[in-house]
Amino acid sequence: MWKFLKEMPKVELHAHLNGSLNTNSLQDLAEKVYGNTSEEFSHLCARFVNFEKDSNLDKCFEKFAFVHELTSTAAGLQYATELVIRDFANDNIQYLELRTTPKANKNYLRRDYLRIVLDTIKRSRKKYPNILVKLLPSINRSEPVAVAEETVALALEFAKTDPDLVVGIDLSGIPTKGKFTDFCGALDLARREGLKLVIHCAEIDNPPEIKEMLSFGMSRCGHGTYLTEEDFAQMKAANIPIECCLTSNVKSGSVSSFEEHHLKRLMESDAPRVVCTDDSGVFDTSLTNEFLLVVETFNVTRDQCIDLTLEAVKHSFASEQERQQMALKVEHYVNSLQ
Ligand code: 6MZ
Repeated sequence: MWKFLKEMPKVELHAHLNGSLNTNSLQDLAEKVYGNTSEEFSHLCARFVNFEKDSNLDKCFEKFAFVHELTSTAAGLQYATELVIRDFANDNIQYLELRTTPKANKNYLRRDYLRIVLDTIKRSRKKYPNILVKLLPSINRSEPVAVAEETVALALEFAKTDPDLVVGIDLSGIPTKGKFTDFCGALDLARREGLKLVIHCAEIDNPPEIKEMLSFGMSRCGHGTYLTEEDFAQMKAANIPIECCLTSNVKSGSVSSFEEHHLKRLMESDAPRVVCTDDSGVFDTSLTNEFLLVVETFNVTRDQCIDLTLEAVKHSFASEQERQQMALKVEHYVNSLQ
């Protein structure tokens, strides 16, 4: 089953750039860009992927600081982006929607940040021709609304020159921080100008906010952990898929076990869903591994894995032609097995 899942031309729709650096890549980055080969750094990497049993979302958000430090220079960010693309390509991801929060520090401005990531994606096309990468700039809900507005303005600016690359806006960050309605103006502008919206929704149990988010609408829903059966029905009627990230949800304590994961109820009610990694580095996973978990936990068959992949193709923000090509790759893969 592992070989079948590994070789399947998969589609990753929910991956945060800085969360997707695994420990090997972090060590590679530390060594190549900062000349750091210390044992102390290896220990930090081991601690980075170690989750206590009683872990929670707050503890998991603390982990991002470790990676953000390594990507706080132009060279670090550039190499990190390349490593993440390489690692997804090595996991046979044929299509990747990468999201990341543009940051500003003494080394770069938010515009530079996006430029570096976009240029690296473009340059990587030659080196990794089997993976098609799109970008969704993220709004971090912990940051002021003015930053969200700047992020949307930059996304729209870059989408003008690279419409096939910058395809949407993500709303993420610590779910207890910020007020969703404060960001609606920026999100609405992005949507009116043609960008798709992916919103981290119901990652914690906050019924008033969940209601606001569902009535605002989105193209895809990140996590959806605390959605009710009624909400699922609403998502199904609107054809909005839930991006299911099993390891992330269990390790961050928002779901108590794989068996309890809402993917089960989504499959039972035939509501749209896609399987994703979220932060494959932080949570020490891969899309192959997430599929294996789905197979082992819910007795999902090979055919159902193929269907889940085709569902992800359908809900991707790729062009019609790109989606056809992706589906064809899946079809070729299926035929190659017979
Ligand atoms: C909400 C998350 C997240 O943007 O620096 N992020 N936001 N829920 C999650 N579930 C665990 N995982 C990651 O990637 C890291 C950032 O993505 C968001 C957080 O804002 C985190 O700092 P970038 O590339």
